[in-house]
Amino acid sequence: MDMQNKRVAAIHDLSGVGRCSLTVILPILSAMGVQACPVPTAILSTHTGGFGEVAFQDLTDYLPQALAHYRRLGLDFSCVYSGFLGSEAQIDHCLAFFRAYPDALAVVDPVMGDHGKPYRTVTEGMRRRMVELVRSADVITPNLTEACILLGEAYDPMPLTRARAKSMLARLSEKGPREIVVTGVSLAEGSMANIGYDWEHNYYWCVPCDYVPVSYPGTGDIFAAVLTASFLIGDSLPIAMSRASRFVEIAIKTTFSYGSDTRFGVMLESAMPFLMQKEVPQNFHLL
Ligand code: PXL
Repeated sequence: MDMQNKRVAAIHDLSGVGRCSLTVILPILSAMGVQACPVPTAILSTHTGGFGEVAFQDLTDYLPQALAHYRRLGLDFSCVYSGFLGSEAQIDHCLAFFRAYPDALAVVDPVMGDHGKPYRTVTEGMRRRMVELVRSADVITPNLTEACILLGEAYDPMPLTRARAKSMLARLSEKGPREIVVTGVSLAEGSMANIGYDWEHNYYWCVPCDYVPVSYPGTGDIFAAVLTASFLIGDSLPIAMSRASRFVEIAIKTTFSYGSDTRFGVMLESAMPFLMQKEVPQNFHLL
């Protein structure tokens, strides 16, 4: 499949307000030159983080119908990429997408929680199915909370030692994926980094990030979307991690500087020009 036709099946929800999931993923993939094919799992008036009772339309039954149509068409995807999933049934349908396209890059953002706590929707059954989904993935992008949930271990807010950070990455890779990125990891008091493991070359990577004392919805989706597109345009793991980290950092710092209402997410529109430049970001080092 040539570059013109690099297609990503993006299996995520569509939240109308709050800059997360498909509303941020689609423009990022397009700006980076890959074709985004949304496979919406649900439609929500806003995300679920602070706007009160949302209007919600579940699209679980749509997922196998979309897959069946794509198979009838003989359509190929270069990548299948999943994010926030609302039920075990939706995880099953994602597994069917991954099985249908065994040669596609399988990216799983195992969205399950943040700040040490699982989201309300995450049951033990969901956790087990998410581990199964992770087994089919080539690349996973958990935050530290999600990495702990996947590994079945307690979340500890204290800084991680390098040895423990490496051990977490290695144990996540034993579940199947060959490239692991864990976001939002503190390796020393007051600092933040995104860390990664390239199983094939046995390299551990670290990308330090500026710490900003505020969090916005959708930044995990933005990180994973930039990382995914970077892989598809040929970036190595540390370059893809650097590109995604830098973009999220620009978006967060811009938004923070305006003191905007955090519920509306980051000012993606102001940060977009960064994605179109050809510079190869290099702020990575071995972990
Ligand atoms: O990844 C953020 C996200 C995605 N989808 C929905 C959400 C959120 C965060 O709150 O509510 C529906």
